Amino acid sequence: MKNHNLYAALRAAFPEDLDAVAVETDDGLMYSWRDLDRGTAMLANLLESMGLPQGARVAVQVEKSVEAMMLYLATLRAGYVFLPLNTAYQSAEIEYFIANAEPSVVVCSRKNFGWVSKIAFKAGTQNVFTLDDDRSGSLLDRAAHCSDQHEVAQSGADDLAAILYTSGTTGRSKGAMLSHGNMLSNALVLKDYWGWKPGDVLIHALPIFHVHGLFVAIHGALINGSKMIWLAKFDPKLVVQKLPEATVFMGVPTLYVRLLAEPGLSRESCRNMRLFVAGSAPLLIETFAEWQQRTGHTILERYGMSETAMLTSNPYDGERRGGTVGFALPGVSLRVQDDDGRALPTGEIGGIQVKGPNVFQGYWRMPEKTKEEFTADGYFKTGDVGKIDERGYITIVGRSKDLIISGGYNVYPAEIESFINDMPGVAESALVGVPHADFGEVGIAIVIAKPGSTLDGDAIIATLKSGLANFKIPKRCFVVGELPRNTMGKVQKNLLREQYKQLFSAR
Ligand code: MCA
Ligand code: AMP
Repeated sequence: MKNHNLYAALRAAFPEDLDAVAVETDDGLMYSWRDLDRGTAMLANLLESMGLPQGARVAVQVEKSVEAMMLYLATLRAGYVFLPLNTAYQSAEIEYFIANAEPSVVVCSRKNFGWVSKIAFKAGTQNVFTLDDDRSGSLLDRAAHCSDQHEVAQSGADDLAAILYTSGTTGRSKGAMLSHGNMLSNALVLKDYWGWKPGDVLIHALPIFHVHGLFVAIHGALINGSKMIWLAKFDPKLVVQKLPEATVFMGVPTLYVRLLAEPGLSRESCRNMRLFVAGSAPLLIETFAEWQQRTGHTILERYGMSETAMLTSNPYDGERRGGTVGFALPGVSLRVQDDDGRALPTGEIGGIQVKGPNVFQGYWRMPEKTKEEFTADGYFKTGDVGKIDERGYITIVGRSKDLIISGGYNVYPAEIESFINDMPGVAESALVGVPHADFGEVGIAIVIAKPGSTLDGDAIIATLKSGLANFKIPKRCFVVGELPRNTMGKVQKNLLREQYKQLFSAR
């Protein structure tokens, strides 16, 4: 029987020389391909030794490290389901994910062990480990006693490999279930489409709890047997310093904006580079043009989602058009429809729908929600609004979902509004996204007080900070007398966006 386990495919692409460097870290450590193979074997053996049920979830909230990546690979290797969690999430957020996913294993940093383990034990998790970014913690202590030989688990193409939580426009976060087949098909398509070749070296500067850093970047390098230059955190100076040793870089638009502010970024520093990929949020045409002028390279913009991995990409060889996300990837069917389900002609704007081997298996334990997000003929409704031009280039012009993308992270207004609305003295609130020179877009809150109450915007922000991940905190909070409404009484967020659009726009 063919094994569809994603790790098996990645492992098969390791170079013959297992002693060659696979990962070089910013603190000078070198990991060989053999180290990755042995490390993931030991961790996979540790997971298997726990007698976990089939499909067990391994939830992980740790700082970025090569060992954290190995834990991801080991989870695949052992046939369990990886559940990455943003390090910015605070206790109420973590409590929801753990209660919802019921992981069999939870791995957290040592400093968070007290509260995370409490939440995990309450949810019935029996195995809680620690892992820090200095290669310490109980996970590695335990794995050190395990064998470094391990036979990759047998997985079907539809078997789950990962669950990624993405917030909902209404209600709580949904866990997008991705299978081995979803991710492997996408990795193979991108290897070909982006022209990965022997000798490529990737600068990995993204966090590893979302699709971009965890899947697109890591799978891209591994399935090509390519070395990664591993940065624990995005540091523009360090990236510029490392560029001459690399050929491929991937980033959200904010990373490109910050790199452009580095005087050392030049044609000379990019002399060995082959490809700059951007995605996760719209890349401004100004950034695209400035990058071209400064470095001589044309950024390749692509578009994806947690539910689907990568959907479209500008071409590697053909014209990369700024402001567009290129063509549907091979194997992906993409169409634009109006609200009544009619296919729209070239150039007309409507909802983007997709189908393909990369499209997820549904939302974890939410069959009704899953059903709502698919059309009768099996297309997934992305919630993005766009158009296709006569040459087939796709442009995203907006979103039908109420979502703010800030520095590549998603912020769902409904979640923040409900948090604010629960505060004493608040009658109502609206969170809207406004342009921001660094993060592309940021959230600001507009709040009205209950009659007789006095509110302070800064105090509201301070309260939010105590309960929500930092990137979700509105950058400003205005207390006003009333919110603009349409005749149906619905808050007109477009008017608020217009009113506050200049707040941070100076670049
Ligand atoms: C940090 N801050 C932010 C953000 N990041 N505010 C708004 N949006 C953000 N993204 C704020 C913090 O709250 C804090 O505020 C202050 O900035 C400093 O925090 P720090 O963590 O030190 O910031 P940083 O290290 O400068 O981080 C900025 C960053 C980071 C490097 C751009 O946000 C980042 O790594 N973004 C990439 C996200 C990503 O990988 N997305 C891919 C999703 P205060 O001081 O007030 O507390 S995958 C995806 O979308 C799909 C599938 C796809 O297509 O790829
Ligand atoms: P996530 O929920 O984190 O998977 O975010 C997916 C969303 O990011 C998509 O539905 C788009 O709205 C947005 N996105 C990803 N790539 C791009 C891009 N290149 N341009 C515009 N939006 C993008």
